[in-house]
Amino acid sequence: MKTPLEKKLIFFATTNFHKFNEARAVFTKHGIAVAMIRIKSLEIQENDLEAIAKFSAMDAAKKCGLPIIVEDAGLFIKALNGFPGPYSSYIYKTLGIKGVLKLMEGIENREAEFRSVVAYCEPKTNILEAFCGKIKGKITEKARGKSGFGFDPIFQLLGSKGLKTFAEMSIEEKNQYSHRAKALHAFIKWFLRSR
Ligand code: ITT
Repeated sequence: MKTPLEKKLIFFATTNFHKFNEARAVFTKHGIAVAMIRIKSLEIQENDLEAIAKFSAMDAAKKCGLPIIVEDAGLFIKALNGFPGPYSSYIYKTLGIKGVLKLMEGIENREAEFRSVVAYCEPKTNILEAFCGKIKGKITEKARGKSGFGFDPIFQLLGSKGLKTFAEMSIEEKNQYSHRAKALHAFIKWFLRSR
């Protein structure tokens, strides 16, 4: 059984302030406080985001001795067979947005998906759970917008609401659609029910 404090406070292991700020906005809506633990947890070389996130959560919980969440996310581009997917962080740092746009030159099918997995680990009880969120969109021809991070300037939602890139949205607006917000909502629903 969680104490009232344990039900109202979450520790989030991440080195990415943007992710943390987006998550904080979601948690706040549910009356939950979130603390950023700035550690880089181990990420195994895997093709499966869920396996990576679960391994990282176990590592972070062991290092901190706290119940903790980590989040692993990636951009999956259909015409590139899901690349960069789990390698998004590395590809962002090496090729960057320009490099990805170059890879997409002349490609008509620009469908892409952001995926997120939030993994929660409790060291005392060995509870380990993962929650997924996805959002479909397309890769724009040019980068647009200054908000957000990573590949936000080249990711545009599909459908009628899809004129803006994520980088042209506020955090609140991005959180209405994003892979991360969806995974976090699934986690919060489970977390508030679990004992
Ligand atoms: P931590 O592992 O410390 O949490 P990170 O930035 O390394 O932070 P990931 O391993 O999950 O996070 O890397 C995912 C990369 O995918 C990230 O660096 C971005 O380039 C990209 N990415 C993920 N979610 C994104 C989003 O909402 N908007 C834009 N790019 C995103």
